[in-house]
Amino acid sequence: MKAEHYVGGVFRSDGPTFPLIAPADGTGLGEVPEATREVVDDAVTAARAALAGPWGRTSAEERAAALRRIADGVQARFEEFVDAEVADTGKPRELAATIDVPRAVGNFRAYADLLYGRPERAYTTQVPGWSGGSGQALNYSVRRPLGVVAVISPWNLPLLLLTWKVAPALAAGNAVVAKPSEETPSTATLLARVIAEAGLPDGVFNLVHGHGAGAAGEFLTAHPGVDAIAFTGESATGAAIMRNAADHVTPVSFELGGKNPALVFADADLDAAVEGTVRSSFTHSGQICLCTERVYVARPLYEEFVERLGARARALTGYGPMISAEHRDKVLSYYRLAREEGATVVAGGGTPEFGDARDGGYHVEPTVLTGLPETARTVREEIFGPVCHVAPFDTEDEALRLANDSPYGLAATVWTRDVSRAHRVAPRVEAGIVWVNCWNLRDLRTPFGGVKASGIGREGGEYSLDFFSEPVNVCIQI
Ligand code: NAD
Ligand code: 6OD
Repeated sequence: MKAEHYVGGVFRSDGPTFPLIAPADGTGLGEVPEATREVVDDAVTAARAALAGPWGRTSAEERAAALRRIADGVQARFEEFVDAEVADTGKPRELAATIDVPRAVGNFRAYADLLYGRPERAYTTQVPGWSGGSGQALNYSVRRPLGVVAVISPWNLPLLLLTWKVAPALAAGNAVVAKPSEETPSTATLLARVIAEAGLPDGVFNLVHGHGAGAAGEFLTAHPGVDAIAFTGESATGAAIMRNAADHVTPVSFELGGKNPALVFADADLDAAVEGTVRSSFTHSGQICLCTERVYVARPLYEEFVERLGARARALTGYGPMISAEHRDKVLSYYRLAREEGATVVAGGGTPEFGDARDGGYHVEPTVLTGLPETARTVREEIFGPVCHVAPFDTEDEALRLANDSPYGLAATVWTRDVSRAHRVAPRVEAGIVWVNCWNLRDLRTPFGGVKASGIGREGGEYSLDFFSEPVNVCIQI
């Protein structure tokens, strides 16, 4: 899949390029165009022009129909999307075929469905004219799109997280300029092809490729012609984007990093908690923002839990690589740091040897650690790899204190068979998403996002439509 920009309805790949490497085996996948400031300017200009055209006057029904055509287009090229996602990320094919691509289709369908249920006029009421006026007034509010929206997405779930923002942004009537991660440009380019085939007016969706700081990402998010920024990625990147956004007071929606805890209470179903933690720590080799990196286990279960989790981690096969050599080296540096900080390595802790082409890729072993103090950097900092640290606790209050002692607050998992405890504990965990006896069970309409350094705002269902549009109140004196 040749990566190309898509600007004002035209595919182009002019300018400098950079190589794309397959993380599964280290082989080259081709060259990616790096958007210059001029390409980004062209994309923002094309988006602005599209808003002034027919797209700016579409009805919700027309936009819903457009989203359904895009969903159908992705579905029709399902295998092509899976192939491209697997090549760019190295993730197991099963993950791309059961999560990434179906969820991307689901994102477009879900917002098409929501548009039918959503009144264009969000609020209508008649109130006494008490603010210096007299008589009655009719107030009603309409929701207006924000305008040109910049979408910046990461490499871990490239198509899923891109469409998670593009679908509601288009549903609300905006024009989009998207910049996917430089590591994963291929499914975004395929999506641009599908959107072109779906007949959206030129400039409604634009795609630029390239790097972040000092490059396409920064040109876009600092652009005065951008009316809103929806970003998913590292918290430090969010902070850098926010500094640029401040110059134009551009609104932001941020989904950022995490250091997610799991709490395993003494009354938990141990089998379910172990298997659930295998999933929550090691799915996509830990490269999902929702993955568990800190596990706190009630002392009576602690030793058996650690033994069983370690055995399951050692037995895992078929896992994918880290996204890049750089990210592999970062994860391995935390494996070394953990040892220096005094960790016991229960499982993993190094790089696997497969004896085949995968040895040219960027794999690291699923790793289980114990014995670190809560102050250890390994326990406090997001690693974003297949690794968790397991520690015991004695009381419910202590478990909550440990879970909440983090600069992050994205997701948490609670394992208990006590219904009262589940309801008592879940709202006290400082996280935007708390799962009880499950992990990553997601309904697209529910609020998604983090507290503290894990994000600003909520996405999902109506929450996304609220971010991507704003109410305008109209007051008529009667
Ligand atoms: P990243 O922050 O390095 O990059 C994300 C995107 O931002 C890329 O497209 C990149 O090119 C761009 N970018 C980088 N610097 C920029 C800058 N200064 N200005 C504008 N754009 C810039 O993140 P990543 O390594 O791609 O993804 C992993 C991170 O994302 C982890 O921290 C993970 O927790 C987080 N993440 C969070 C969620 C969530 O929903 N909360 C979901 C997925 C990933
Ligand atoms: O499942 C989703 O919709 C979603 N937004 C997942 C985010 C995962 C982060 O890496």
